[in-house]
Amino acid sequence: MLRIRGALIVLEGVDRAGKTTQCQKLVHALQQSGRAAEIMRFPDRTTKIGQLISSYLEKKSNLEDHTVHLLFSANRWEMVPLMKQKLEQGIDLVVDRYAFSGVAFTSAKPGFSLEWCMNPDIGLPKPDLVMFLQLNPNMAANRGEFGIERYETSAFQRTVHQRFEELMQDSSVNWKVIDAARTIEEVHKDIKRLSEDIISLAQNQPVGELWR
Ligand code: 2DT
Repeated sequence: MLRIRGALIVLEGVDRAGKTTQCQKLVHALQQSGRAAEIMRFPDRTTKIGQLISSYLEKKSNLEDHTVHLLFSANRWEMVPLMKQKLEQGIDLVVDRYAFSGVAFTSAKPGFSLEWCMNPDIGLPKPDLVMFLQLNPNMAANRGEFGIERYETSAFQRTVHQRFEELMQDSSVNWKVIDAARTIEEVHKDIKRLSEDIISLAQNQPVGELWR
C-alpha cells in the first residue's frame, strides 16, 4: 500500500495574534480525529543554533543583523531531515512561525530587501498551507503589554506587519488570511476546516520546495 504523507501547515502572524494557542488547539483536534499530528516551532531554541538565537532574542548577546538572519534560516534547515521523515511517515506538522517570519522580521530592519532575506530559505519544504492570523496592530497592543524580548515594540511590529502583507502577494504560496480578532473557538473552527481540506489534498502530492 502506498503510504500517505502528512501535511505541512504553518501559522504566521504578528505577536499577540494567538498563533501558539491555535497551533496547540489544531494539533489536539487533529489527534482527536485520529490523525498523527505534531507541533513544531521556529525558532527551535533547543538546538545549539537555537540557543544562540534565544540568547540574542533575550538580549543576553548581540549578533550582527545578517548573521542572526542566517542563523534563523540555519535553524530551519537543521530540522529539514526530521520534518521530511515525519511527513513521509504520515504525520501532519503544525508549525508555529516559519521562513515568512524570518523574512518579515529581518526585512523590517533598515537596509534589508525582501529578496535578500528570502534567499537562504529558498528550497525549504514548502508548506501546503500558510494561515496568517490577521490582527491590526492596535488590537494586538490592546491584548496587553509587549514582552521584553527583542522586536517586541509596537513600531517594529507595524513594519513587520507591512512586510507580511508584501509576502502575501506571492501566489506561489497557499496563503489564507484568518481574522484573529474573533474568539479563540471561532478562529479555531476556521483553522481546523482549512487544515482538514488541505490534508486530503496534500496526501496525493509530493512536498514542494519553497520559493523555487
Ligand atoms: P517567539 O518564540 O515568541 O515566536 O518569538 N523571528 C522568528 C525572526 O526574527 N526570524 C525567524 O526566522 C523566526 C522564526 C519573531 C521569536 C521571535 O523571533 C522572530 C519573534
